[in-house]
Amino acid sequence: MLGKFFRKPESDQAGRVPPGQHLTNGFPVLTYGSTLPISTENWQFRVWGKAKEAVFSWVDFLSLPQSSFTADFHCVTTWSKLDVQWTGVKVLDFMQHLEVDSTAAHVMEHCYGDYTTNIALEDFLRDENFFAHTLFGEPLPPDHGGPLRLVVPHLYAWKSAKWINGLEFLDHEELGFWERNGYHRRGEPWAEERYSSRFS
Ligand SMILES: Nc1nc2c(c(=O)[nH]1)N[C@H]1C(S)=C(S)[C@@H](COP(=O)(O)O)O[C@H]1N2
Ligand SMILES: [Mo]
Repeated sequence: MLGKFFRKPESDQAGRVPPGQHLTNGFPVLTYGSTLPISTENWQFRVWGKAKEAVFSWVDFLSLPQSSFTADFHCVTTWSKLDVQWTGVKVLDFMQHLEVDSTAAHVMEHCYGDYTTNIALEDFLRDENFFAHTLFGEPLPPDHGGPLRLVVPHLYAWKSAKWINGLEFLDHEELGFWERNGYHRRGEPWAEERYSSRFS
């Protein structure tokens, strides 16, 4: 059975698959709860906390510099997908439009549907992170987080918030939805930071 859905890493790919992960050909949908239809018309993205408050519309987001990205995707439930192709806005390009306090050290990602996930500012400000609205050349499907999701390639994919609609900058660490329910606070796949030691 397993062989039908998972491939053994090929040699050129083996070094890119973190320990305990299997490659998948498809792109599974992993959502806690259900997908809400979100129109771009009334879509809003808010910034608050230890940063100057700001609100961005869909048009604002599309007027930011657009880039293409190829990134590997690692879900803590043990599937990985290599070379996912996305289009969107680099986090660092977006950050040019924010005024973040010098006391900010953590970020809470907020979403339509109330999912949250926390990330250290240092992990959030990595050059390879991006907001995506396009997947393999097509508008990002609602199931995969359309109209907009975050992608943080160097951490497990629960940090890649779908339907993201806000960033709350914090001077201390708070835990997001899965992190309060047993997932690791950081979630680095090469170190297999899957679950919190508080729960094991
Ligand atoms: N808003 C929201 N974002 C989310 C999730 C979720 O349940 N809600 N699931 C996370 C998890 S556990 C994973 S593995 C990825 C899955 O993304 P995909 O459904 O596009 O494969 O989204 C992450 N982002
Ligand atoms: Mo996941």
